[in-house]
Amino acid sequence: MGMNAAQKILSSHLVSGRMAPGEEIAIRIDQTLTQDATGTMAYLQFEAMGVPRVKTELSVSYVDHNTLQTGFENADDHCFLQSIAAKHGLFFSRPGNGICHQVHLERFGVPGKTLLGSDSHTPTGGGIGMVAIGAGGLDVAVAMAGGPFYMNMPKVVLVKLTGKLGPWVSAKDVILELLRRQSVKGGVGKIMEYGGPGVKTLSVPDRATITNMGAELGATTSLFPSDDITLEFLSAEGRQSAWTRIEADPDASYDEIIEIDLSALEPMVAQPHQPDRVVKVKDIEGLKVNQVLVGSCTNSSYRDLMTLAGILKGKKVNPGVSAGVSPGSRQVFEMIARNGALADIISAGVRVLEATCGPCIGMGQSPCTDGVSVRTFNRNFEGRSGTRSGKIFLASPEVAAAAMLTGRMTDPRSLGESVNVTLPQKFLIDDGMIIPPSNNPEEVEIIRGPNIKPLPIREPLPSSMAGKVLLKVEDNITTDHIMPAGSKILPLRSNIPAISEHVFEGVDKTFASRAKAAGGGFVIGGENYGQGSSREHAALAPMYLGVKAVITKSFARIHRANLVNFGILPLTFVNAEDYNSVLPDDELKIENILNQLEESQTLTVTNATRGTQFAVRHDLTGRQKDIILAGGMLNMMRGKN
Ligand code: MIC
Ligand code: SF4
Repeated sequence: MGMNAAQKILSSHLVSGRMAPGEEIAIRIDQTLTQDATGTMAYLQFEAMGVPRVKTELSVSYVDHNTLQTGFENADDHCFLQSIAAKHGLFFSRPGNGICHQVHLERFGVPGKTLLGSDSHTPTGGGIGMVAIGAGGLDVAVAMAGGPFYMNMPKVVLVKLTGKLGPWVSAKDVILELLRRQSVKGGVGKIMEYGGPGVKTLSVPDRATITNMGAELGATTSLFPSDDITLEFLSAEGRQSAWTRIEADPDASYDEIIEIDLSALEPMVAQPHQPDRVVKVKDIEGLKVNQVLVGSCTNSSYRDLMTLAGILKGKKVNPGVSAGVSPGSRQVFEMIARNGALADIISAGVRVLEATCGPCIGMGQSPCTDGVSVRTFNRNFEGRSGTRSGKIFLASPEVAAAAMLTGRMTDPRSLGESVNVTLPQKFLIDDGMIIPPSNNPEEVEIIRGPNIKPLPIREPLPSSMAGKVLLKVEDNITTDHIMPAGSKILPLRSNIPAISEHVFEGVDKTFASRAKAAGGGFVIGGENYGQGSSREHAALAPMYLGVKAVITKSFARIHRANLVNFGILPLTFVNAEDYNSVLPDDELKIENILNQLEESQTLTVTNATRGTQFAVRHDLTGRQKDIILAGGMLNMMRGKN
C-alpha cells in the first residue's frame, strides 16, 4: 500500500511511536518559527534549558504582532528578541518585514520538511508541502533545543478537489466552504491533505490561504503536494534548489475523503462570531458595511493585493466605509509600491497600514459601535477586534473589495469583468530586514526591559485537589476568551503577573480577583474548549491564578497541550450530561489523584456542594503524566538535568 504525502513526511521524521491514528508519536523538527507575542516566553524557556545554540536546521524569530508601540513594552521586547536571536543562532525578521507565515513561505519554507511554530497559523507552510504545525512556545523551545515534538498521530483526510474556481471566486471560498461543512471542530485530530485534479488549478498563495485557515477547522495541519506549481513559486523566490517533489502515491489510502467541486463554489462569507458560520454572500447581500480590511496571514499575498488594486483602480471607497490594507510582507508591499498598484489603492481612499498582523489581533482599526466589518482575516471571535459589539465577517479579497466600493455586502460577480492576477516570474528579493545570527555569540548581550518578568513555576501535583468552580462556560470557548489580546493587553505578554489580571476579562471581569482570593479552583467548559490561538498565556496565566484543573466536554489540540505543559489537569466528562449538574461556585474535590492517574484513564470528582460524584477522563500518555506530576514541563526538565 502506498503512502499519502503526510505519511511520507511524518515517517521520514518519526522518532518514536506508531503512525496509527490516536497513538502518540514523536517527530523530529527541522525548522521553527516564533512571533513576538509568543516568542518572548519561548526564548525565556529556551534560555532556562541552558542550550547555547539552536539545534534545528533553521529557526526564525519574527516580530509582526506587537508592533504598535504605545509604551516601552513592545519596543523592549523587540530588543530582547533581536539580541537573543543573535546569541542563540536564530535569524531575526525585523518589525516591518512582514507577517511570520507569509515571510516564512516566501523566504524559508522547504517542501518535505517539518516546521513547528508558536502560532496556530503555522500550517500556512503546508501550501508548499511542509508538515507545519502550531504549538505552544514551550514545545517550540524544546524543538529549538533539539527535542522532538510529541502529538497523537492524526487521521489523514483527503480533500479531493475537482473542477476550477469560477470568476470572482477564490481560495478563501474553498476553505470557507470546508468550514461550513465541517465546523470549527471538524478538523480536530486530523491532517487535511489536498489532492485531486483541482489542486493543479491553485497557485501557492491560493494553497497557503487554504492551509492557513485549516487552523480554524481545528486541524493539526493542512498539506498540499509539492509539485510543478510549487517549483514555479520557489523559482520566482530564487529558491528552486529548496524544491523536491512530494506527492501521495497513486494507491495511497486515507482515513476519510471529502470532495469539493471548485467549479460549483460561489463567493462565501463567515458571519459573526465563528469562522464556520458560513453562508453565500448573495444570501446576506445588501447588509450595510462600516469597515473593510484586507490583510492578515490568510489573504495579504501579492495575488490578494493585486486583486484588490485591480478592483479599486480608478474608483473611490464608499463614503460610509472605513477601508484599510495591511500587506503580508515587505516583499509584497514593495512590489505593489513599485508597480503602481499601491497608488491605485491609496487613490481609492484605502488607509495603508504596516506589513504586520495589525487589526487581525486588535492592534488598531477597531470598528465602530455595532460596526459591521468585512475582513479577509481568519478569525471573527467576539471582541477580538477590540470592539465588543463589532460584527466581523470573513471573506475573500474580492468580496472585501466589492464591499469597499458599494458600502454593502455585495456579491462581487455583480461588478462585471473579474480581475485575474498572474504571479510574477520573479518576486522582488531583498532579505535586508532579516538579520542572521551573530558569528560571535559570546559577545552578544541580552537586552532585557523592565517589563520582562521571570517565568512563574507551578508546584508538583498535590495528592488531592479541592476548590470552587470559578467559572462555567459554553462550547467553542476560544483562547481569545480565556486570555484576550488587543493593543492594551498584548504588551503584557512578557509579564505573567500583569497579564493574568485579564484572564477571562470579556466573559467575567471578576474572574482574576475571585481566582486569586479563592487560592485557585476549577474551570468548567463545553466542547472544543480553547480553540483558536496557540498562546500558552491561556494556560500560563490561569496557572498563575491557581487554576488546578479544567473539566470540559472536549479540548482543542494546542490548548490541551499547553495546559499539560504548565501543570493544569485537562479533564473531560465521561458522561457529557454531567456538565449540566456542575454549577458555578460548587465545591469540587479530586482525591488520591496520583493513584487514580496511575491506575486508570478516569478519575472521580466529588461535588461536595451537591453531594454527588462524577467521572472524568484524563487521557494522558505516560509522558504527559510525568509532566503533570512534576507540575509542568519546565519542572520536569529541571528534575532531569
Ligand atoms: C492569533 O491569530 O490569535 C495569534 C495572535 O496569532 C495567536 C498567537 C498569539 O496569541 O500570540 C495564534 O494564532 O496562535
Ligand atoms: Fe497575525 Fe492574525 Fe495571522 Fe494571528 S491570524 S498570525 S494575529 S495575521
